[in-house]
Amino acid sequence: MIIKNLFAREILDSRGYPTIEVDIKLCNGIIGRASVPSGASTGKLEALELRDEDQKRYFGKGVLNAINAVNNIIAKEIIGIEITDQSLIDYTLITLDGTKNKSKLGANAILAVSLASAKAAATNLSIPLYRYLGGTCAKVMPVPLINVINGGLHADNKLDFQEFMILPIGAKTFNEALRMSAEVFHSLRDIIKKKNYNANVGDEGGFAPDIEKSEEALNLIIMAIESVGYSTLNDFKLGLDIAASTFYKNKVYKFENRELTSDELSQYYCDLVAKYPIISIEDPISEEDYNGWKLLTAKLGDKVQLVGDDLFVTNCELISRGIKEKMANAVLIKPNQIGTLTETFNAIKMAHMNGYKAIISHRSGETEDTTISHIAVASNCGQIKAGSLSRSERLVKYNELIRIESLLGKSAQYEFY
Ligand code: 2PG
Ligand code: MG
Repeated sequence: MIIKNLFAREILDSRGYPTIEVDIKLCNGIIGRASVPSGASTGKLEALELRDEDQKRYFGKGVLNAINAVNNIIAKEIIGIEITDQSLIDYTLITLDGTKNKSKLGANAILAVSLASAKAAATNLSIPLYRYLGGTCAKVMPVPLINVINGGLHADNKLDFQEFMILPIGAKTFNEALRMSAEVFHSLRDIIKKKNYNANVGDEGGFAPDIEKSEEALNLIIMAIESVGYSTLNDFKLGLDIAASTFYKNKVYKFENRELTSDELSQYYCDLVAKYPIISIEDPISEEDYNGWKLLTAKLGDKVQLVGDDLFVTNCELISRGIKEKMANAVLIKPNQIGTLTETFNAIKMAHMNGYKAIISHRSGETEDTTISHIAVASNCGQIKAGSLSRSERLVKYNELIRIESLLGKSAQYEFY
């Protein structure tokens, strides 16, 4: 079926800032709709999110230029293409932009078109998006990395580390994983309140108590896990997103009243991992500190999942360099860091072909769009990070996975590996 028309509009994301939504209409009237998220702790080499310069609208955060790019530049080239030809659509967008970081048309404009195309194609074939993208082999339900305590740039508290996550590795199904995690989430709220901390939530729906020490956050989470009868041996493990680039300056890491070199920081992580049931650490080292990454990977890479987010920004060139230089052992996958669906899948493929794990991720500024849930199942990657269990822009991703699991029926697989 041929693309008849496309139309972009400005909507608001979960922080109340503008973002772009695109409708693609096919000749038979079917519409595919997608919107794009936005990060706060962004990697330096991410594809460019085009914002307007007009300070009078939304403090300069408007996306009318990106919308103009879709409605007046991209539309001309995309109308008339067969909707199932996703790579042709994506390469047309990449070529039309012509820059390395999609700064001409904006990665937000490009991604919205790319995702809306895939959704229109799936709807036209009357199959779910995960099936359209992943084919008959798509059946692995991802283990969710649920961010129950927020810090760093995502919360108004003193925690320097950005995300404290629980991984329900002992569940038999995704549905059960979510139930277990929700029980822990609610018990964590009670524990936080009993300690007289504030139980308000941060940008990703995790609690943002006014504590300073990461070890205290970890202890609270373990108490919550145990208080509802689960253990950190078989049921839950812990994960962190340090977002270390946010506190790296002049070759030192400044956090929790410490000032550590990468060498000392690596040792700090070794001690933390020996003390707590942590199995995944994202951005433990700054995106600029390649030696630090190599050092930590050599020290801890065979014990813990070390995830490159700012380090790789879903970019095959950077992932390939990381693989060659033995940095990290897993890649965080964020479609808006690179700008098209085709390039997103290329990054997942590159990770998998080289023995790296891939974890599909949301952004801290999100919308109601659930495409990442489908990408996680389509790619059989086994892990998704979509925030906590409050705030509907987070829950829509997890709820969509519940639906996908029931559609998959007996063929669904849930297992941490
Ligand atoms: C991260 C993300 C999502 P942001 O660092 O992994 O949790 O945050 O979208 O702010 O970059
Ligand atoms: Mg991160």
